[in-house]
Amino acid sequence: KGQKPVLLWFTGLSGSGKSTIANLVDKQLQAIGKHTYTLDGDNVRHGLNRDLGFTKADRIENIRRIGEVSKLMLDAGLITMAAFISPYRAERDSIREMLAGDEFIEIFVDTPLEVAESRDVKGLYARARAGEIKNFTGIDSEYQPPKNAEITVNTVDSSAEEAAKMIVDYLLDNAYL
Ligand code: GGZ
Repeated sequence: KGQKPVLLWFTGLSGSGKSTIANLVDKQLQAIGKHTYTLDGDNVRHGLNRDLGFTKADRIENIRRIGEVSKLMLDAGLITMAAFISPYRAERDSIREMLAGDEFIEIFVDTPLEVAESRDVKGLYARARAGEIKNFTGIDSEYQPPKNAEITVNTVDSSAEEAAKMIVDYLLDNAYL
């Protein structure tokens, strides 16, 4: 029994379910004795990246730093989850290129804007539509979906639990666990 360090990179719109799914995967891996860590807005944007907002330049820097921190976590031997909108393909690709071929698994949490917006768990889409939040992804800031994600999760037809199981199965099938 072992583990191979790998970065599970979750990308998708606000409210797509990235953090929820990443946290479920993390729990399942912990339950079978794996060493893991999950990076998300809650533990990164309030600390390391508290100086950054949501302009294009700030998002690029946000993702760059998270990529560097993720690399350190891989060096420490952890199975690492990162759940950020990460709207730009070029920034996701540069993290992929910084790592070995099998160290980066891109997971597209493919929730359509209409669905994320209709859920609007935090009321942010309503505020963005009202012009109270500028540069909101999907409203007035772009999202570039992955072209070659290793895993695509459909959160319309499947639950977060099913998505998490699919990801853990991928890790088992590909000898990461
Ligand atoms: C997008 C925003 C914005 C704007 C605040 N655009 O649903 P949430 O609340 O919890 O997730 C969103 C989070 C996005 O931060 P990331 O670090 O993942 O973004 S990026 O990868 O693009 O750097 C949302 C909240 O922050 N939020 N303002 N304008 N999301």
